Amino acid sequence: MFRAWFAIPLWQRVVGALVLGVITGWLWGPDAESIKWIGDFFIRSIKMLVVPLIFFSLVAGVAAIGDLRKLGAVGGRAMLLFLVTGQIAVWLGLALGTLATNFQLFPTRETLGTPTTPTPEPNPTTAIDMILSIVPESPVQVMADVAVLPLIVFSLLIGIGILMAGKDGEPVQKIFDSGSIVMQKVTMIVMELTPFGVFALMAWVAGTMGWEALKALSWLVIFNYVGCLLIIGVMYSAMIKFLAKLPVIDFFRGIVDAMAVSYSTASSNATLPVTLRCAERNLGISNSVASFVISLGATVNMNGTAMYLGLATLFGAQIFGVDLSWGQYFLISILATLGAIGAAGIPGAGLIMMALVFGAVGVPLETIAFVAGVDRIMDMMRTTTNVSGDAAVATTVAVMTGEIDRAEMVSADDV
Ligand code: DAS
Repeated sequence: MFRAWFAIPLWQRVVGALVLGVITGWLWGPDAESIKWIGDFFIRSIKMLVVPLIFFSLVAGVAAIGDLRKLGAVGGRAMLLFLVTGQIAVWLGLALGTLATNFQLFPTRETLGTPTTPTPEPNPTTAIDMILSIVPESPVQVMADVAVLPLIVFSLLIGIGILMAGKDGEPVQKIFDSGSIVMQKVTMIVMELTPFGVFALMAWVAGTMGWEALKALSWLVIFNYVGCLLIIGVMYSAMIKFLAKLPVIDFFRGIVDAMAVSYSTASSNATLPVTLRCAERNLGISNSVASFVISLGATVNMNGTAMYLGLATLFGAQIFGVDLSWGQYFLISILATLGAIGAAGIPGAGLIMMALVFGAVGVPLETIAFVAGVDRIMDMMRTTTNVSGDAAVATTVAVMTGEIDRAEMVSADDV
């Protein structure tokens, strides 16, 4: 029985739990609230990961950028493309979220009957207060309070300190690299709770908030897919066509295996060997550029996740009645980019990183419980977008630095 359970791919267990949860909630009605504690157990497990996962993976991600300098032209170009595509992705997510809100596709707090927004601590009154509030007086206290902004500042400073320390920083970098890997394994243990959490949360949502809530979640999934398909179909195609000056169709033919594996595993890390093989064998990219850019990209280049963090933040703001200013939109764009850099290439990373963005702009973390039921379906598409982006940047950088053998490239007329 136990073996049979784990023989089923996690995503199939999660989708099954989602359907069963909706049916149970629909049949059970508001009393389904009585099993919400199972979902809360799952969400608490996720919140437990936020601080250590952000701390270790953000420091490791920033410190890994240090290797970029060793690869000069390749590293500099890759990082520039990572950052530019990441910003475009998160603003696309914010644009889609604004569109959905304006067209009332994301319901208001009134229509959903979501509890009134727990009053967030009064935001710092002036810009100076804001600047002071992001400097952690006590890093340990910041971690205890899960104050994500000062935690990010502290993590970035540690990462930069490692870069500046050069050889002397390497022992510390190794600690954070292995700490990041350990936290990824812990996250995968927690992710095994997903089917149970999804079942209970979807039963609660369907039973207590009914069709309006399910319709809202369906729109969130649709907008997640639209955003990802725009990134893949427009942004990456333009990069390949105008920057790499290669046939777009040949590029996608070359990475179709990696796209399929990333969709089914919802993990950039698990897909890495396939992405590397596609890059070298199907696209003709040199081993040094492919292995460096794609491995780094699997950790710091997550455009699907960045787009989603922007979109989901506006979704949470709408259903909990939180008004966001343009200044907060800008803050979201920065945090979503950092969240994408800090997110590990494992299932559910984006779900965990939502806490990072929400916490900083006053969107209740209860939004995570609300969307957790459908997160896996969205994660599969986000991961496909992330992996396609790693391959697109590696291809573009390889062309720019003459590290690609076009004769090797799979062409459309190849059998
Ligand atoms: N599953 C993550 C990845 O592997 C993406 C995410 O969670 O958003 O890229």
